[in-house]
Amino acid sequence: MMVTGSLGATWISFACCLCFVITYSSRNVCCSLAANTGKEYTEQDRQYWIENAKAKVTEKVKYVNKRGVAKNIIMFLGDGMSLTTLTASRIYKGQMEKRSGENEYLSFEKFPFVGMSKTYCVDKQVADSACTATAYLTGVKANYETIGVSASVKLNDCPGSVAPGNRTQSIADWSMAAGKAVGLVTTTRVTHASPAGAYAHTAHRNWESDADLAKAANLTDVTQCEDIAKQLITRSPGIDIKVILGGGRHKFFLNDTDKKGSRRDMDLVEFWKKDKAERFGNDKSAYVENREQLLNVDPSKTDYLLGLFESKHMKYHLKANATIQPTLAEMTRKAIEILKKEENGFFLFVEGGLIDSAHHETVARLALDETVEFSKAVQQAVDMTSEDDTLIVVTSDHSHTMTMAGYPVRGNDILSLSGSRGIDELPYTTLSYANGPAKTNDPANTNDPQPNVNCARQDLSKVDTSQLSFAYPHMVTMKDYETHGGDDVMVFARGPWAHLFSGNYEQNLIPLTMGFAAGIGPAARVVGGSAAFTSAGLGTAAVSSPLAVLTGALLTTLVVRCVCS
Ligand SMILES: *C1O[C@H](CO)[C@@H](O)[C@H](O)[C@H]1NC(C)=O
Ligand SMILES: *[C@@H]1O[C@H](CO)[C@@H](O)[C@H](O)[C@H]1NC(C)=O
Ligand SMILES: *[C@@H]1O[C@H](CO)[C@@H](O)[C@H](O)[C@H]1NC(C)=O
Ligand SMILES: *[C@@H]1O[C@H](CO)[C@@H](O)[C@H](O)[C@H]1NC(C)=O
Ligand SMILES: [Zn+2]
Repeated sequence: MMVTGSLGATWISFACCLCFVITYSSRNVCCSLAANTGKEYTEQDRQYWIENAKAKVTEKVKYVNKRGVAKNIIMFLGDGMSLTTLTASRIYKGQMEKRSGENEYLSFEKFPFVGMSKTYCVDKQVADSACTATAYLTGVKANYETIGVSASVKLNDCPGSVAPGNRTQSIADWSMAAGKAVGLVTTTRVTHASPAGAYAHTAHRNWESDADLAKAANLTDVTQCEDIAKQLITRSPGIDIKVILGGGRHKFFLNDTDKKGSRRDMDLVEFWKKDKAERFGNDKSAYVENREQLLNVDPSKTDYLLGLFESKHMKYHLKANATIQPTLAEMTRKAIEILKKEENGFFLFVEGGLIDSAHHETVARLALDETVEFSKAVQQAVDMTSEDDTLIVVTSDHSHTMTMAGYPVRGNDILSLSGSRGIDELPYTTLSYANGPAKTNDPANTNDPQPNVNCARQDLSKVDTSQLSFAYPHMVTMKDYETHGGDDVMVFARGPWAHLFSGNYEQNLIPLTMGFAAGIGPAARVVGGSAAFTSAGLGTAAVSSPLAVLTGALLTTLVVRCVCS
């Protein structure tokens, strides 16, 4: 759009000036423009900081809390995305674009509301991704490594996990009961703990395929239990999920020479194709395995999409072949394009799952890069939806042990040495971990920054710590992996009722609050919350005719009946 005339010019200088005031670096193109038009403040001027804060206060005062009904809910989960990960990632993001980095924002850090979630599970102070998925997707805290079951079910208790009274219902169930569509997108196996929270009930997160379940048979009676992949493809709510994108093909295909699967009982991809063709016709669904196929899916013609892009987890963004593997933002885009057609709205779960994997190997650079990719996916969703009818919640399941330490100077490479030395006169990296693996999984990684047998630290002064597989130093050496951390994680929210996500609360509050905003689930009608959005317009009752309101109310009654039956 071209803006002409003096009003336009004023607007441009105002915008640039504002941009200048809130941006640190003079290397920013927009800001060098502003240099001609207004007072140039730098961080050395006291007024720089005052103006910076005034702009933020003004923005906050002007913000009007959104109420009404969330037609759509999008939940973004950065697996293992601790607060330190956010700080380091925003610096990394800025430094990739040759800026100093400290004052950058990840996309969701600009959301109007922020809260903190307590992540402990019922039997552990420090949580895993299974008990937390149960909390943030079903509203119930559970035991370590269990999914979709209450804490009455102990780890490995298969008989307990099949008792209906012990099973939890997820926000995917609540959404479907209100006529909404559901989608799942992840960079891990789609049967991994976080996405499984939306559709599975299991006494052990590792029971992803029937072969995995068979291995557990000598521990416990698993005869009544079904593996996670089979639950996703053959049981409710999984069988009705419209978009499933991620990795993990080998949990779906048979163990035969063709497809290199691990299953013994059935080909679940064949089952999915047949089920969708039988129920919806031949041309309403698509199965894809690479980026090109994904990009070629026509969202106007496709209602059901299954994409399995890797045999195991998808590859780290920095290590993947970009022509073969789609990015998290590309998967998110396709999912929203398909789900946006839904008259009653949708619930979409998007996971950046490899932040966690990278931390477990103390390969901080990959963790930061995956966080930046995650931030791009959130921006994609922001760009495609309206704050008036779509609630976006961005959070993490648990923390990790990475710290950011020392007194590095401004603009110091976040991946490098801090600039000062320990008592042993050796330098240390700004990023390090409380514990970590003896060795990384990566055979290409010849670098070992860990203490030698004499407990001396390695001299890192000549080591390129920014290389892709560099494992950052740790204090306690573990046999396998770095562990999770127990500190609280952040929650960022935008859209209807986003202000309810302020404060410090238990993690299981998150889905109930999302449900409140959308008029679905157990907390839908507390303190007179709104009914779910329906295409008949109940969500916009304020501007509807009385007849439309009546029709809407009738439809809602039907929906409620449907839920109860
Ligand atoms: C049985 O369980 C034990 C304990 O977890 C395990 O070490 C062993 O390998 C299992 N045996 C089989 C045949 O899977
Ligand atoms: C839940 O599981 C426990 C442990 O297996 C069992 O004793 C109990 O009967 C189950 N509760 C319900 C309500 O089914
Ligand atoms: C497939 O089955 C064979 C024979 O039982 C087994 O050795 C192999 O590990 C299996 N492959 C996978 C990927 O599970
Ligand atoms: C990426 O995959 C394409 C298509 O298979 C291939 O032609 C290309 O060589 C690959 N690039 C790299 C860097 O491996
Ligand atoms: Zn983990």
